[in-house]
Amino acid sequence: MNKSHAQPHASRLNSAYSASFAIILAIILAGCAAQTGAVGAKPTPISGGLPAVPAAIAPQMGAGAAGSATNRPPQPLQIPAAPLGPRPKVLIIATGGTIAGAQDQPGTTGAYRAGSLTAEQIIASVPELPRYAEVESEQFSNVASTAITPAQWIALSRRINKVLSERKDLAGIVVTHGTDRLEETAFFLYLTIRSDKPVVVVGAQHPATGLSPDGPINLLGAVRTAASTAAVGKGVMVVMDDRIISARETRKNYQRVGGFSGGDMGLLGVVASSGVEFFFAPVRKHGSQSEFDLAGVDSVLPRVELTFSYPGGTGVTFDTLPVAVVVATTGFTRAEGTSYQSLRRKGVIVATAFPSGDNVTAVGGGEGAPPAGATSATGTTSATGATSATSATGAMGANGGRGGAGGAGATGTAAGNAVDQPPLPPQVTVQHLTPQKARILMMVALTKTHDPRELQKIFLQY
Ligand code: DAS
Repeated sequence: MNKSHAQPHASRLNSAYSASFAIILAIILAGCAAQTGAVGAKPTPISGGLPAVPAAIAPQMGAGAAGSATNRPPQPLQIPAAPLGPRPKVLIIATGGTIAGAQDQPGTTGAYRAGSLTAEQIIASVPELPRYAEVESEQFSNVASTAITPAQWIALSRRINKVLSERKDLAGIVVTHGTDRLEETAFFLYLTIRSDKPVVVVGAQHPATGLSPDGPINLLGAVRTAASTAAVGKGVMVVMDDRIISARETRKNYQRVGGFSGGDMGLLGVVASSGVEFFFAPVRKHGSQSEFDLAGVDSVLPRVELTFSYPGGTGVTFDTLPVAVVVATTGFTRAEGTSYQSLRRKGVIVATAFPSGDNVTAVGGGEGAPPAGATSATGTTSATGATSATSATGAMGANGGRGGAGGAGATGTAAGNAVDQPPLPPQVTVQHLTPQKARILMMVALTKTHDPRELQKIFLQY
């Protein structure tokens, strides 16, 4: 973890211009060297020449950029040296990832180390940034995102909350991050950033030094989004491939450009050449409505385990009990029902989430026992009960009243005589969240309450 959290430092746009020109020039020179067959001590980019620039976009790239029959390389983008006038201020907080990845053989599809380039270097590779914002930067860490832990989530969230409360002049914040754990960090920030200023998390699937890096265009889209007044109040967002996705719904579906989506309901808008365009806004609690204040929270969040249920599954055992378990499941086997019920009896909070995150999952005791969310408060089973928030709330009442009937159905069949047993605390049902995100919401919610009924309310609100 970088020690420089205390003060962001301005990226000094003029030096960014110069650095970007130097980098682009270096790439062009290297390309020319490759074309002429020069072989240096270090590996050079693959040969074959630079592509001609279509005449239609050549004017944007400065004089002499147009390709010709001789396939002349493009010239660096010319950004006017004259002052650009007042622009929104955006702070870029860099954490590492492929967007900062560097290869031993630049310009190839070869291996790279994530988290190699600094924030300043990434910014310098996008000479268009100053057109949209006055950019400052801060290096939070420089690691692959698999090294990001919940302790870093807390530190990052605290840092962003502090900056946003102190820097009224900032329009928004961009966080650069590895894609492997991007959706988790973004969701944690979504739950814990208590501001309506835009916070945008961004990454890349191709390393910064690679062939066709997507980091620069993604960073530009993220900064444009963070600088946009239309982004205020939309919660923490992820910008990848010109898509603006709510952090609550963001999924990394595959490891290629275009691999991030918002599932059925997460796409909020697009970054178009004409502007940042929003079409939807999240209505679940977030931002200034968030009740999750990390100020008094230790750097260790309550332990929540993530487990799977599957055909023939027998449930789980732990050497030391976690505070809660989120189970990815479409329905318990009888043995799983018994196992999770036994955990609940020992005081472990059990939450069920549909594996794809696309459903409300209220799982009963196993093999035909009624799902917890399918029984209304009046004791009747509702066909729609398992898919509406109201019924899920009703189910809590029913569970409480019947002594925990998510396992009540199972209590009699799988766990012995219910009459001799104290009531089971109800199971928590997760509403449209992937299991890994449900685990994060549970970790955060447990900083407020350990009461399953209160936890259920939180799961229905966020
Ligand atoms: N190296 C991985 C990471 O840092 C991948 C990436 O960023 O795309 O998450």
